[in-house]
Amino acid sequence: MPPAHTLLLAAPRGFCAGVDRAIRIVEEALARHGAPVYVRHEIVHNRHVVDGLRARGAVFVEELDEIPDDGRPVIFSAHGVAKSVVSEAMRRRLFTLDATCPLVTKVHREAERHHRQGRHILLIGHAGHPEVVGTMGQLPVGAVTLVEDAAQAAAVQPPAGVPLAWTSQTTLSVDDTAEIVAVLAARFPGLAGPAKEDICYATSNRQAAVKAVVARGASLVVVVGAPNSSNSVRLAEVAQRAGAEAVLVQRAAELDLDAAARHAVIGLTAGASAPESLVQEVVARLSARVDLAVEDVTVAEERIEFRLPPALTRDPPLAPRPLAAD
Ligand code: 2E6
Ligand code: F3S
Repeated sequence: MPPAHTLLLAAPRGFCAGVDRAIRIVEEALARHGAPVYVRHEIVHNRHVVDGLRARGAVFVEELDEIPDDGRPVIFSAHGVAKSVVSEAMRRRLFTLDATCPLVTKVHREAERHHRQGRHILLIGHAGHPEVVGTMGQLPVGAVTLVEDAAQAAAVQPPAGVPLAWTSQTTLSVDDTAEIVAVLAARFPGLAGPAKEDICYATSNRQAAVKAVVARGASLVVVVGAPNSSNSVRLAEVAQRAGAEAVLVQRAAELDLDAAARHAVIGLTAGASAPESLVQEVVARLSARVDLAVEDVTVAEERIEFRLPPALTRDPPLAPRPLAAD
């Protein structure tokens, strides 16, 4: 008899190049400089990753004022920081390493360029998310207006008579963002924007893979990821909009097996900050419960890799010093 259930494994899923680089920065800082190293904010939004690094000597804080002036490395998380955080670190002559994803830094530079060219910026993103706080914090207060959804795009009143540009958070829903941009473009002729959207390759590939899994018949999609992980939450939304049920779990133990077993075809994916080991935990727990045929659904190959900051690749290591060129 063929297996009663099919598990469709979405690909790409899990770690992206920016997350991989951010975690390697913490690991390499620990290897070169010993413990403790301080990390401002969760290096990526995954408790398992954070707990693992904490066990090796990383100390996670939310703000620089929680860090003593003891010369230890201070790492900025993958989500990026406001300019005020960099200035404060310089003022205190902290030894900083920047794990901001290069694709977030690209958005920072883009926002700065628009500002220099006299444009007011409409930033599409979610209020309070650290990436949004960091991107808004590249520019003076009042230079950026946040637009969270299509309703706000329809209502926003930017400063009159000033040219406009839009930028976005990197981890948004591709479809929602297209709708928001369409509303803005219809209201504001001449609106400038990125040549290619600011949503990163990893976010769009993972969303496309979830759609493919639902198109192949998954009526439940399990997303491994944290509730504060924007890109992971978006994957669950994409699955629901495509017509499936979706559940976000941080660990396999959270999965309701009785509910899952009611679906003949189950999809499985992971946010960009969720390790593959947690995905395999879900596969193991499901297959211990139901007779499962596992199939890959692949929509793209990802080969992108980001280099570590030079301060972590020089041999021999530089002694910690204030704001080593990172
Ligand atoms: C930095 C920028 C984008 O909540 P979000 O999806 O932004 O963050 P993580 O840590 O879950 O994913 C990686 C990431 C880092 N994405
Ligand atoms: Fe960067 Fe996108 Fe990952 S912005 S950290 S590559 S989810």
